[in-house]
Amino acid sequence: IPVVWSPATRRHVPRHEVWVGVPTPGTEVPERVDVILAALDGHPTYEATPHDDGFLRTVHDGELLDFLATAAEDWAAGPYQELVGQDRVVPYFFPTGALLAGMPPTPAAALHARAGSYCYDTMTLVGPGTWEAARAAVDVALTAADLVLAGDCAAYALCRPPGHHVTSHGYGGSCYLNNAAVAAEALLAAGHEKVAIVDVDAHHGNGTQAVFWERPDVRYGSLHVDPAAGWFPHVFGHASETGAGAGAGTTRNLPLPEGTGDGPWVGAVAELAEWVADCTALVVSLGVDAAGDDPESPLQVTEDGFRAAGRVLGDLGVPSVLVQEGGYDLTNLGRLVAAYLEGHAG
Ligand code: SP5
Ligand code: ZN
Repeated sequence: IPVVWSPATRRHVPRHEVWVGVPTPGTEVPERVDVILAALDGHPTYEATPHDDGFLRTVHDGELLDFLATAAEDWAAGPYQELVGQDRVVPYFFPTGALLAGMPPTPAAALHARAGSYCYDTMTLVGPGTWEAARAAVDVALTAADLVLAGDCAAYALCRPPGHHVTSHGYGGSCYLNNAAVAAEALLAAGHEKVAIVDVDAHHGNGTQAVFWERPDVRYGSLHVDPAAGWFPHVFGHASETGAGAGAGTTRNLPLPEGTGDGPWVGAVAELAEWVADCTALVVSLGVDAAGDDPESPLQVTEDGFRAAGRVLGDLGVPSVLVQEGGYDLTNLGRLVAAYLEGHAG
């Protein structure tokens, strides 16, 4: 399976994330790229080629893109470095429905107040290099889609930062641009009529679900740790969420209990595979944070589980773009991805 990556994806350095008010070390670190690349050294490797914003703008609102593209620069030009002693854009003010109370707001003038209109948590900070890395990750996904459209059975996109928590208007969950959604749009535009996205990341991909919520042409299926047990993204990922309007029935969620383990986890992957069996192209949101030693989830999946998941989805026999999402255990991350690819290749 060809591997696509970009050195620019290393440029986003989260440094820290603010969790319940406390700065904790960032987990979505540039070293993730290096350990994955090292573990995949037997695969043919390609650097991403630049792509225009077409599919990116199909998925995301222009306002969000403009904010992300300029926020770090604007922050550096403002008083913030002196004021708060750091170069990361940290939202603190969130104009949610509770504040708006039905009134039409005027966009905030201050950058520190504007961030919360796009960012929905305090963990996903924007700094120097964040935009460049996120935009490069989109090129990685689109280059992998190109390979698949040119005839490869599957291609792996080493995207970083990840993307499945980003909606058309808002970012969060260590994600800035929705790489998997952009890849799905590229497959559709190339003539695939039934595109499916299967999301095996340990967290529900609320962003991808939102992007395709009312869409009849893209199915979104996810298995993840049950948000009802207290896990991110907290308010989405329940089995009751199945799409709406023309997309009614095109979303499927399989929330799983803490400590699920290989058997039931691979069983859930198989259930989603069966659900999308008539698709003509597949995007896999390939997070490996369901792994046992991962600091961000309790699902207790092993390397063999990821290999089996790869086999199940590879057996669908449709062109597949495999997009990296989460996975934070630097010691095992590489071999988990390698095991999935081995299974998918069959
Ligand atoms: C793409 C992806 O896997 N995003 C996961 C985002 C989940 N983050 C939730 C954080 C919950 C608190 N974690 C505490 C660790 C602090 N470093
Ligand atoms: Zn995750």
